[in-house]
Amino acid sequence: MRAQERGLIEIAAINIRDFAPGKHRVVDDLPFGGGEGMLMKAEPIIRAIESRKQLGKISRVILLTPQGKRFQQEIARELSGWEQLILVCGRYEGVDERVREHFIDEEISIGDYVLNGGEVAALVVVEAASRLIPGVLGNEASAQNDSFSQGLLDYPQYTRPRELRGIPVPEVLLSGHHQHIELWRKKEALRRTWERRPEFLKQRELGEEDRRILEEIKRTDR
Ligand code: 4HQ
Repeated sequence: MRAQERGLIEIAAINIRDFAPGKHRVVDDLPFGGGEGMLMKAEPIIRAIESRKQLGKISRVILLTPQGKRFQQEIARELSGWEQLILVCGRYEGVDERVREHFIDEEISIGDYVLNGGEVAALVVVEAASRLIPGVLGNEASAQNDSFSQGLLDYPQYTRPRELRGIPVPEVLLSGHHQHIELWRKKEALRRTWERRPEFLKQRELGEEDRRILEEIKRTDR
């Protein structure tokens, strides 16, 4: 059964327009001082945030914006511990600065590119954080084995057939030698991380064995 049906998470989409007054329920306005485009008006956003806070849950209010802190697995882990996340998604050129200053706890960016609205960014946060809540993942081991949980990229993986259009699966994986397999996987994970994301290896303090394997990789690869 899905996480929402099991009561592990609850996701509600709040329409800011429902908190805007008047027949036209206007949520945008011109920027003071002039300039391009429109901004989100403050009051409807504040009322929408307050409507969720009234539910009495311990809440973290997050604005999705390119100016925010870059979203990473570590942030997903932190956020997964809150009872309620209130993810504020702007449209247009952004939100009135007073909302950010006085009603937002934390600003997050999912990456250095420009979206039309924060909704897709909010979905990224929801998906990354909710799968870390105990019971949400089908296989509890999976979150532990994820890339990043160890600070390394994933090792290469294969399934049947043993030979695909003449391309074989690495022999060691068919050998049944669990120690050899574990060592091979560790080495391939370290190799990929070193080749593709060397900055991960600087952040993570490597164990005795990892350092030995890494030196071997550096010596033998090119
Ligand atoms: N936005 N990470 C919302 C983003 C963005 C990002 C652009 C946020 C438009 C109105 N959000 N404004 N990158 O590009 O989170």
